[in-house]
Formats: sequence, structure tokens, C-alpha cells
Amino acid sequence: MRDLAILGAEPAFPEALHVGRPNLGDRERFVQRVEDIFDRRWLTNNGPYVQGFERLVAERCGVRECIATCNGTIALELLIRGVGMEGEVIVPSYTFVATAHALQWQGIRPVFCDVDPATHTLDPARVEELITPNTTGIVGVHLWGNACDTTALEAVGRKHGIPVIFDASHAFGCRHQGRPIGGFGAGEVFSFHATKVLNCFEGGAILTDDQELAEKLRLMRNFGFESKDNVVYLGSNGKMSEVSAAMGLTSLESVDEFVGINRRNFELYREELRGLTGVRLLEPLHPEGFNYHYVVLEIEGAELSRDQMVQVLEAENVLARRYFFPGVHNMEPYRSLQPMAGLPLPQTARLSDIVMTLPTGTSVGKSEIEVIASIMRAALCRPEQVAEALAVPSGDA
Ligand code: T4K
Repeated sequence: MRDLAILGAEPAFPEALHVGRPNLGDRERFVQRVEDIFDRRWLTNNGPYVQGFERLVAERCGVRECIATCNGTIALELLIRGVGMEGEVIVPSYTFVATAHALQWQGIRPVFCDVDPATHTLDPARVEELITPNTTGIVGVHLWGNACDTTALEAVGRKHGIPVIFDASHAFGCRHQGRPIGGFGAGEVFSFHATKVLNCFEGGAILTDDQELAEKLRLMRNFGFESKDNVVYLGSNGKMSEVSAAMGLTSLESVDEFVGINRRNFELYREELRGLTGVRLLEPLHPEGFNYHYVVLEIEGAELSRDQMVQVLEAENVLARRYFFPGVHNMEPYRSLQPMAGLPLPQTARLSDIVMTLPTGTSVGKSEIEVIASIMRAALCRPEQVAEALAVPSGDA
């Protein structure tokens, strides 16, 4: 059996394995594009690379309009404002903090809703219970690339006359109900951050079929300028730069390959982790239309807790992450502003305690996955010894 670093052995990996290590496309193609940007001295403000990137993303998602932005958070802020949300908006707490910040930043109160334990996405029945006269919208998150129950959420939205939008930051390349994610609700937002399946260094996009909304969003993205010297709308600066679009175009050329590698990794993890008591791999809702960008484990009923397992792996230089611990409602400013927000969130609390994500992507292969699984297996074979060596007390989360 493998010796463990936590028990004094050398770490299994000399260099850290990350969750979110960027997938890089063809270096030459990217450099050519950057040379071209230099030659033409057009660096940002709706340049040709941004326009080309928008066209290709819209085409791929089968959506009329794509508005590229400097990151996913700004894209969310613009879309939230663009569809007229204010007052209170229902949102999961089990997400990356940016989903809620995009609301709070504009003085909108995020009302935290629990998630479905099977999919980790908004539970439509719980959403309905939280609607008040002040509710002006719903923001669903396609967490890990698993689509929300869009039909049920949109039905709730229609019933109460409020818009539903989706934070699809994790879901580029995923499908739902036979079509690509990007075209659901009043609009959807992608993140193209370095750690995402499609990467622009920093970047994001809003997708919508509503041309009037798209026009408004384009104004909002560029300070409200309709033409030179003519500001017709309250706006911000959400523009994507040409170099980010060049990276996006380069990533787009390789994204199917990245997804193929992610899928292979996912299947290897499934094989290697089979039979480990208390270790459950979250399966995709739609295996054929999934980007496999996150390898998500639930550690529950095992001889070691999730936190202990993360520590064991960290000692081996495997930087597993506790996404999305501890739930946004437990972070500031929400913890102070809404101290009771956690009461109706039992699934969020549970998932925050048991979920961890493992490294995948192009910098991880069969040998790394075999070693990671063997570390977990070895730790679970001698839980008392491991627990003793760790700072945190043993538990069975
Ligand atoms: N909504 C959702 C549901 C989201 O998940 C996100 C972002 C957003 C909205 C907002 O979209 P953006 O405004 O970011 O476009 C990371 C990302 O920064 C963040 O984009 C992402 N979600 C989130 C899930 O993950 P951190 O704070 O965990 O990042 P960090 O710095 O710890 O990096 C993650 C790992 O990746 C580290 O182990 C280091 C490694 N890494 C990172 C970068 C940037 C590299 O190896 N190379 C790199 O260049 O948030």
C-alpha cells in the first residue's frame, strides 16, 4: 500500500496539481493573432477579434446575440440590470460568490435558496416558497455544467411575471433538452476565466435571443455610448480586449479536444475510485452533452471527512478544492446582513461539508489519476492513523 505524506513519506507529486489549471490552445495560433493585433494597433473597444469571437460563440450556442465582456462577473451585473432586476432576487447560496456579489453590488438583496441534492442546482419548489412582492427575478446557476431545471424555473418566472436568467459560467459546451446551454431564460452568462473550459485569460459573455435586450447590453458594456460623444444610457466598462478575444478564438479551436480529455479523465476517476466506501462521484445529467470540466466528489459516510481527505491530498501536492464551501450566505457581507439566511438551506449546508473537486484538464492524465485514487484508497484503509496525524478531528461528515 502507498506511503502517505501525511504519515511522513515524500509527497507523491513534486509539483502541485491544481483544480483549474488552464487548458491552453495552440501557442503559434495565439502568437500570430497577437502579432496581428500589434500590427493593426487596435487593442480593445469592439475590435475585429471580439466581433469574430462573439459570432462564433453565438453560432455554437445557436443563440442570436453574444455580447463578450471582460469577465463573467461584469456580464452577470450587466444582464441583471438589463432585465430590470432590483429589490430581491432569488439565487442559490451553493455557488461561487460572484453570483451573489453581482446582485449585492447593485443594491439588490440576494435571497438564498436551497438546491436539489442530486444536481446541486436550484430547487424550483423551494424557489416558489421564497417569492414575495419584492421578488424581481431568479438567477439559476448551472453548477458544474449541470443544467438547472429550466422548465420549472421559467414556469415559476412566468407565473409571477419575473425574469429568469442563468449563470452558465461552468457550462460552455454543455447541452440541455437537446440544445446547447446559452439559449435558456431571458439570457445566460458564461465565464471565460483562465480556469474555465474555454478561456480568454479573463472574459465572459452574455447570450440572449432578445435583440432589444442585446442592444441595451451593448450600450451598457461601453459606458452607454451610442455613437461618438453621445451617451444615451447608464453604462459601465465591460468590454473584452482584443488579446482576450484572440485567446478565446484560440481556445475555441481546441475546446472539443479539451472536453474529450476531461471526459477521459472523468471516466478514469470513476474506474479508479470504484468501490471506495463513502466516496461518490457526481455523474452528469447529460453524459453526451457535458464538458466534464469539474470532477466533483461527495465524501459522505466515509471513514474520513471531506476536510481530512483534502488535507491528505494537499500533503501530496494535490490541491483538491472545497468548492463551494462554506456557502455564500456564510461569507461577508451576507453573514452579517442576513444572519438567518442559512435556516432554510439544509442541502447547501450538507453539500458545503461533503463536496470536493479534483484536478482534471489537459495537465492531468492516467498516471496522475491512478496516484490520486491510490492516495485516497490508502488513507481510507487506515483512517485512525491518518486522523491522528491531522490537525482536524476525525469525523464522518
Ligand atoms: N459564477 C460562477 C458560478 C463562477 O464559478 C464564477 C467564477 C463566476 C460566476 C465569475 O466569473 P469570472 O468573473 O471569474 O469570469 C476561480 C476563478 O477565479 C473563478 O473564475 C471561478 N468562478 C471559480 C470557480 O474559480 P478561485 O478563487 O478558486 O481561483 P484561484 O486563484 O484559487 O485559482 C484556482 C486554481 O487554479 C488554483 O489552484 C491555481 C490555478 N490557476 C489559476 C489561474 C488563474 C492556475 O494554475 N493558473 C492560472 O492562471 O476562483
